Amino acid sequence: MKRMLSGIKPSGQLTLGNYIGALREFVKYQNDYEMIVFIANLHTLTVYQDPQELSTNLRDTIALYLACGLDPKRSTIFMQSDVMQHAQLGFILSCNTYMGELNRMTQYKDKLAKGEESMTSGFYVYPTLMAADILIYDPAFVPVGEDQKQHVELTRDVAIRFNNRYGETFKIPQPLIPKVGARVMSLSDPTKKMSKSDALDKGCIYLLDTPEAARKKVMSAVTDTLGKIAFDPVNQPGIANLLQIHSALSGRSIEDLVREFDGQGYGTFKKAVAEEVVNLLNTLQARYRDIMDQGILDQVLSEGAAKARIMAEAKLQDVQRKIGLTIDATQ
Ligand code: ATP
Ligand code: LTN
Repeated sequence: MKRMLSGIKPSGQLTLGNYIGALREFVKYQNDYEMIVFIANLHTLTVYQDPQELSTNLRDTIALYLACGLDPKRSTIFMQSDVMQHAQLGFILSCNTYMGELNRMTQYKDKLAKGEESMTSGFYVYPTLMAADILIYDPAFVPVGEDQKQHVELTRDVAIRFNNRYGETFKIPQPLIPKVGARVMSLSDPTKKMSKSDALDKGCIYLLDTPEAARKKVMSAVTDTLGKIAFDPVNQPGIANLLQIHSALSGRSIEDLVREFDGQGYGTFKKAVAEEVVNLLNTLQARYRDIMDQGILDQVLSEGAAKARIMAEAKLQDVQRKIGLTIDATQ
């Protein structure tokens, strides 16, 4: 079975976009791949986090992963900071990465261009920690959003450079970018991605929103004045987004939905979308509460970390021997 790895940065509460675009996909991948999924908690520190809030986000993220169907028996699920080998390999890889390469990272360039004053050095080097997160497990595939593709490409470059310098050590991973359809848009501005760090949370459905709050958000989703239900993302981005959400959750095709709802008015259609969203939230939240009541998070995380540590330690030892950091390299 090929190995697949992904990390999620718990920098906020998970959204319907995260569910449709990432979580649900990971759950499906479990059938065909050996999955390694971790909570990239160190990565959140690149910008200041309120400790209480961070801790809550960590707990909710992991509980929601399990609620969505990620199975700790089949997948390795853990917290990044519990496997300290990531940070150690991260430093070694930062010494095999040039500042010129980090200067070309779009996220860094964007912040620089915006004149951001409090950029941390951790933010600058975080792509090398991400490279370590990946390379330490030799995955074949890394599913990420479009914005992270450049980091996986850097990871590949660093791995190739390391292999050339020190001998075959790392497997070269492939990024796996979701299809265009896997982009849930904001309900208040359907030309923008639904984003967990969106200040205006009217456009964003959080997986832990109360079903009533979520229903209201869907009912007040921005649409248009054309008054017809058709899939036209350019002229009717709001309706197209709602059609995609309905289709993703109900499993029905967009054509089928257009056939059923065209001519019925936006209100009726929105009610149907809201119903799908509310059903999902009810199911997920019941499982979430169950998981919290069982108090299994600590055990899941410590078992996951123990499995991950064995793989990570073997790779780190190999790397350290190859670069001459250990005395047995002379033998
Ligand atoms: P931020 O809004 O803070 O950038 P995000 O929710 O986009 O956060 P990530 O942690 O990068 O943050 O996303 C985790 C995963 O969820 C990624 O694989 C990403 O592609 C997916 N994802 C995020 N938002 C959406 C969305 N609106 N539609 C589909 N997939 C999404
Ligand atoms: N940088 C990513 C999260 C992340 C990740 C990873 C994703 C950290 N390490 C390794 C895939 C593989 C983010 O900001 N979303």
